[in-house]
Amino acid sequence: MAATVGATVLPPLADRPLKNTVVLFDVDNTLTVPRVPAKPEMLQLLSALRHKVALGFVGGSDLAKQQEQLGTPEIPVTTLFDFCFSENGLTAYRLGAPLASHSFIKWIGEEQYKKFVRFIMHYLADLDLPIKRGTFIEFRNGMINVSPIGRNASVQERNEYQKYDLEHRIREKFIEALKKEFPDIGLTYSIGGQISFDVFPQGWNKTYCLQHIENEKNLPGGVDYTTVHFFGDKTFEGGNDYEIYADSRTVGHSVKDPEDCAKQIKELFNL
Ligand code: M1P
Repeated sequence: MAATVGATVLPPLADRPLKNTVVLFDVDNTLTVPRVPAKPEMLQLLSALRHKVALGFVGGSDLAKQQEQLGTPEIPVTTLFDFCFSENGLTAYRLGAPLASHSFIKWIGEEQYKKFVRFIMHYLADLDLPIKRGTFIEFRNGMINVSPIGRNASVQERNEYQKYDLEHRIREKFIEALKKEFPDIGLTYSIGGQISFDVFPQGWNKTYCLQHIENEKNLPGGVDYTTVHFFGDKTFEGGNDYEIYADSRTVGHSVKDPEDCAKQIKELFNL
Protein backbone atom coordinates (compact mmCIF):
# COMPACT_ATOMS: atom_id res chain seq x y z
CA MET A 1 0.00 0.00 0.00
CA ALA A 2 1.22 3.51 -0.79
CA ALA A 3 1.96 5.72 2.23
CA THR A 4 1.15 9.43 2.50
CA VAL A 5 3.76 11.70 4.08
CA GLY A 6 2.77 15.37 4.27
CA ALA A 7 1.11 16.12 0.94
CA THR A 8 2.99 13.48 -1.07
CA VAL A 9 2.03 9.88 -1.76
CA LEU A 10 4.99 7.52 -1.54
CA PRO A 11 5.21 4.37 -3.63
CA PRO A 12 5.33 1.17 -1.54
CA LEU A 13 8.86 -0.22 -1.02
CA ALA A 14 8.41 -2.84 -3.74
CA ASP A 15 7.39 -0.18 -6.30
CA ARG A 16 10.22 2.32 -5.83
CA PRO A 17 12.08 2.94 -9.13
CA LEU A 18 15.38 1.61 -7.70
CA LYS A 19 13.57 -1.21 -5.97
CA ASN A 20 16.54 -3.21 -4.68
CA THR A 21 18.41 -0.22 -3.31
CA VAL A 22 18.34 1.10 0.22
CA VAL A 23 20.22 4.22 1.28
CA LEU A 24 21.26 4.58 4.92
CA PHE A 25 22.61 7.75 6.52
CA ASP A 26 24.50 8.50 9.69
CA VAL A 27 22.85 11.50 11.45
CA ASP A 28 25.32 13.82 13.25
CA ASN A 29 27.46 15.77 10.80
CA THR A 30 26.01 13.78 7.89
CA LEU A 31 22.35 14.88 7.80
CA THR A 32 22.58 17.63 10.44
CA VAL A 33 25.07 19.57 12.52
CA PRO A 34 25.29 17.72 15.91
CA ARG A 35 22.33 18.49 18.18
CA VAL A 36 20.93 20.99 15.63
CA PRO A 37 17.78 20.40 13.51
CA ALA A 38 18.34 19.37 9.89
CA LYS A 39 17.95 22.12 7.30
CA PRO A 40 14.64 22.14 5.34
CA GLU A 41 16.63 21.68 2.09
CA MET A 42 18.12 18.46 3.43
CA LEU A 43 14.70 17.13 4.44
CA GLN A 44 13.32 18.00 0.99
CA LEU A 45 16.21 16.22 -0.68
CA LEU A 46 15.65 13.11 1.45
CA SER A 47 11.96 13.18 0.63
CA ALA A 48 12.76 13.31 -3.11
CA LEU A 49 15.26 10.45 -2.70
CA ARG A 50 12.65 8.38 -0.88
CA HIS A 51 10.52 8.40 -4.04
CA LYS A 52 13.31 6.47 -5.77
CA VAL A 53 14.80 4.16 -3.12
CA ALA A 54 14.17 2.86 0.39
CA LEU A 55 15.48 5.38 2.92
CA GLY A 56 16.91 4.91 6.38
CA PHE A 57 19.15 6.40 9.03
CA VAL A 58 21.49 4.62 11.41
CA GLY A 59 22.65 6.76 14.33
CA GLY A 60 24.44 6.13 17.59
CA SER A 61 22.06 8.40 19.50
CA ASP A 62 18.70 7.37 20.86
CA LEU A 63 15.43 7.99 19.00
CA ALA A 64 14.52 11.04 21.13
CA LYS A 65 17.56 12.91 19.84
CA GLN A 66 16.93 11.90 16.22
CA GLN A 67 13.33 13.09 16.63
CA GLU A 68 14.67 16.50 17.74
CA GLN A 69 17.13 16.68 14.85
CA LEU A 70 15.13 15.21 11.97
CA GLY A 71 11.45 15.39 12.99
CA THR A 72 9.24 18.25 14.18
CA PRO A 73 6.69 18.46 17.02
CA GLU A 74 4.03 17.60 14.40
CA ILE A 75 5.97 15.05 12.35
CA PRO A 76 7.40 11.88 13.93
CA VAL A 77 10.81 11.02 12.52
CA THR A 78 9.59 7.44 12.06
CA THR A 79 7.30 8.67 9.26
CA LEU A 80 10.12 10.38 7.36
CA PHE A 81 12.26 7.28 6.79
CA ASP A 82 11.37 3.70 5.85
CA PHE A 83 13.95 2.42 8.34
CA CYS A 84 14.92 4.24 11.55
CA PHE A 85 17.88 2.67 13.31
CA SER A 86 18.66 4.36 16.62
CA GLU A 87 21.47 3.21 18.90
CA ASN A 88 23.05 1.48 15.87
CA GLY A 89 19.80 -0.42 15.18
CA LEU A 90 19.28 -1.72 18.70
CA THR A 91 16.12 0.36 18.59
CA ALA A 92 14.63 -0.11 15.13
CA TYR A 93 11.51 1.03 13.27
CA ARG A 94 10.27 -0.19 9.90
CA LEU A 95 7.57 1.88 8.19
CA GLY A 96 6.73 3.47 11.55
CA ALA A 97 6.40 0.19 13.49
CA PRO A 98 8.97 -1.03 16.05
CA LEU A 99 11.11 -4.11 15.35
CA ALA A 100 12.46 -6.54 17.95
CA SER A 101 15.44 -5.26 19.93
CA HIS A 102 18.11 -6.43 22.36
CA SER A 103 19.02 -4.88 25.68
CA PHE A 104 22.44 -3.84 26.99
CA ILE A 105 21.56 -4.52 30.62
CA LYS A 106 20.30 -8.03 29.86
CA TRP A 107 23.52 -8.71 27.98
CA ILE A 108 25.90 -7.43 30.66
CA GLY A 109 23.94 -8.42 33.81
CA GLU A 110 23.27 -6.25 36.87
CA GLU A 111 26.34 -7.33 38.89
CA GLN A 112 28.85 -6.75 36.13
CA TYR A 113 27.16 -3.47 35.23
CA LYS A 114 27.38 -2.21 38.82
CA LYS A 115 31.15 -2.86 38.91
CA PHE A 116 31.56 -1.15 35.58
CA VAL A 117 29.49 1.90 36.40
CA ARG A 118 31.13 2.28 39.83
CA PHE A 119 34.54 2.55 38.14
CA ILE A 120 33.18 5.12 35.68
CA MET A 121 31.70 7.26 38.45
CA HIS A 122 34.96 7.27 40.41
CA TYR A 123 36.89 8.18 37.27
CA LEU A 124 34.44 11.00 36.45
CA ALA A 125 34.64 12.35 39.99
CA ASP A 126 38.44 12.57 39.84
CA LEU A 127 38.50 14.21 36.43
CA ASP A 128 39.46 17.88 36.52
CA LEU A 129 37.92 19.75 33.57
CA PRO A 130 37.40 23.51 33.00
CA ILE A 131 33.64 23.01 33.45
CA LYS A 132 31.29 20.14 34.24
CA ARG A 133 27.54 19.98 33.67
CA GLY A 134 25.02 17.18 34.33
CA THR A 135 24.06 13.70 33.06
CA PHE A 136 27.45 12.05 32.86
CA ILE A 137 26.09 8.57 32.12
CA GLU A 138 23.07 8.03 29.88
CA PHE A 139 21.58 4.57 30.19
CA ARG A 140 20.03 3.49 26.88
CA ASN A 141 18.44 0.35 25.54
CA GLY A 142 21.39 -0.96 23.55
CA MET A 143 24.34 0.90 25.09
CA ILE A 144 25.44 3.40 27.67
CA ASN A 145 26.77 6.82 26.74
CA VAL A 146 29.45 8.40 28.95
CA SER A 147 30.20 12.12 28.87
CA PRO A 148 33.03 13.67 30.93
CA ILE A 149 31.48 17.17 30.70
CA GLY A 150 27.90 15.90 30.97
CA ARG A 151 25.13 15.69 28.37
CA ASN A 152 23.45 18.88 29.64
CA ALA A 153 26.24 21.01 28.11
CA SER A 154 24.97 23.76 25.76
CA VAL A 155 25.97 23.82 22.07
CA GLN A 156 28.70 26.37 22.83
CA GLU A 157 29.96 24.37 25.80
CA ARG A 158 30.08 21.23 23.61
CA ASN A 159 32.11 23.02 20.94
CA GLU A 160 34.59 24.25 23.55
CA TYR A 161 34.78 20.84 25.21
CA GLN A 162 35.46 19.14 21.88
CA LYS A 163 38.55 21.33 21.33
CA TYR A 164 39.73 20.70 24.91
CA ASP A 165 39.20 16.96 24.48
CA LEU A 166 41.19 16.86 21.26
CA GLU A 167 44.07 18.64 22.93
CA HIS A 168 44.02 16.70 26.23
CA ARG A 169 42.72 13.31 24.95
CA ILE A 170 40.24 13.12 27.84
CA ARG A 171 37.97 10.51 26.23
CA GLU A 172 40.84 8.48 24.77
CA LYS A 173 42.52 8.23 28.19
CA PHE A 174 39.20 7.38 29.85
CA ILE A 175 38.70 4.52 27.38
CA GLU A 176 42.28 3.30 27.92
CA ALA A 177 41.58 3.18 31.68
CA LEU A 178 38.35 1.20 31.14
CA LYS A 179 40.11 -1.29 28.86
CA LYS A 180 42.86 -1.75 31.43
CA GLU A 181 40.43 -2.25 34.31
CA PHE A 182 38.04 -4.55 32.38
CA PRO A 183 40.24 -6.40 29.85
CA ASP A 184 37.84 -9.31 29.24
CA ILE A 185 34.44 -7.67 29.44
CA GLY A 186 33.67 -7.88 25.68
CA LEU A 187 32.68 -4.25 25.27
CA THR A 188 33.42 -1.79 22.47
CA TYR A 189 34.09 1.90 23.15
CA SER A 190 33.19 4.28 20.37
CA ILE A 191 33.79 8.03 20.10
CA GLY A 192 31.00 9.04 17.72
CA GLY A 193 30.25 12.61 18.75
CA GLN A 194 31.65 15.72 20.40
CA ILE A 195 31.40 15.24 24.16
CA SER A 196 30.90 11.55 24.91
CA PHE A 197 31.63 7.96 23.99
CA ASP A 198 29.30 5.00 23.55
CA VAL A 199 29.81 1.62 25.22
CA PHE A 200 28.15 -1.48 23.79
CA PRO A 201 28.81 -5.22 23.36
CA GLN A 202 31.32 -6.16 20.65
CA GLY A 203 29.51 -6.44 17.31
CA TRP A 204 26.70 -4.05 18.28
CA ASN A 205 28.20 -1.34 16.05
CA LYS A 206 26.31 0.16 13.09
CA THR A 207 26.54 -3.10 11.11
CA TYR A 208 24.01 -4.43 13.62
CA CYS A 209 21.21 -2.73 11.64
CA LEU A 210 22.07 -4.65 8.45
CA GLN A 211 20.34 -7.78 9.78
CA HIS A 212 17.04 -5.89 9.61
CA ILE A 213 17.70 -4.94 5.97
CA GLU A 214 18.70 -8.52 5.12
CA ASN A 215 15.51 -9.81 6.70
CA GLU A 216 13.32 -7.73 4.37
CA LYS A 217 13.39 -10.40 1.65
CA ASN A 218 11.83 -12.89 4.08
CA LEU A 219 8.74 -10.75 4.69
CA PRO A 220 5.58 -11.35 2.63
CA GLY A 221 6.10 -9.43 -0.64
CA GLY A 222 9.46 -8.30 0.78
CA VAL A 223 12.31 -6.75 -1.18
CA ASP A 224 15.78 -8.26 -1.57
CA TYR A 225 18.05 -5.27 -1.02
CA THR A 226 21.07 -6.09 -3.16
CA THR A 227 22.52 -2.58 -2.97
CA VAL A 228 22.93 -0.89 0.41
CA HIS A 229 24.47 2.58 0.28
CA PHE A 230 25.80 4.09 3.48
CA PHE A 231 26.79 7.75 3.97
CA GLY A 232 28.71 8.83 7.07
CA ASP A 233 31.37 11.26 8.25
CA LYS A 234 33.31 9.14 10.79
CA THR A 235 34.35 6.50 8.27
CA PHE A 236 38.03 6.37 9.34
CA GLU A 237 39.25 3.41 11.38
CA GLY A 238 38.18 4.00 15.00
CA GLY A 239 35.25 6.22 13.93
CA ASN A 240 31.75 4.96 14.67
CA ASP A 241 30.85 4.77 10.96
CA TYR A 242 33.91 2.71 10.07
CA GLU A 243 32.53 -0.82 10.39
CA ILE A 244 29.40 -0.26 8.31
CA TYR A 245 31.29 1.90 5.78
CA ALA A 246 33.90 -0.84 5.28
CA ASP A 247 31.43 -3.75 5.42
CA SER A 248 31.33 -5.90 2.27
CA ARG A 249 27.51 -5.68 2.29
CA THR A 250 27.49 -1.90 1.80
CA VAL A 251 28.69 0.69 -0.69
CA GLY A 252 30.33 3.22 1.61
CA HIS A 253 30.39 7.00 1.02
CA SER A 254 32.47 9.30 3.18
CA VAL A 255 31.13 12.85 3.65
CA LYS A 256 32.71 15.94 5.20
CA ASP A 257 29.48 17.52 6.48
CA PRO A 258 25.75 17.82 5.60
CA GLU A 259 26.46 20.11 2.61
CA ASP A 260 28.91 17.61 1.15
CA CYS A 261 26.41 14.82 1.84
CA ALA A 262 23.67 16.70 -0.07
CA LYS A 263 26.04 17.26 -2.99
CA GLN A 264 26.93 13.56 -3.17
CA ILE A 265 23.27 12.48 -2.98
CA LYS A 266 22.34 14.82 -5.84
CA GLU A 267 25.17 13.53 -8.01
CA LEU A 268 24.61 9.83 -7.31
CA PHE A 269 20.84 9.81 -7.71
CA ASN A 270 20.37 12.60 -10.29
CA LEU A 271 18.32 14.80 -7.97
O1 M1P B 1 25.59 10.20 16.66
C1 M1P B 1 26.86 10.34 17.15
C2 M1P B 1 26.88 10.49 18.66
O2 M1P B 1 26.07 11.60 19.03
C3 M1P B 1 26.08 11.92 20.38
O3 M1P B 1 27.41 12.22 20.75
P1 M1P B 1 27.85 13.59 21.48
O4 M1P B 1 26.76 13.96 22.43
O5 M1P B 1 29.14 13.21 22.13
O6 M1P B 1 28.04 14.62 20.39
C4 M1P B 1 25.65 10.76 21.24
O7 M1P B 1 24.26 10.61 21.17
C5 M1P B 1 26.36 9.48 20.86
O8 M1P B 1 25.73 8.39 21.48
C6 M1P B 1 26.35 9.27 19.36
O9 M1P B 1 27.13 8.13 19.01
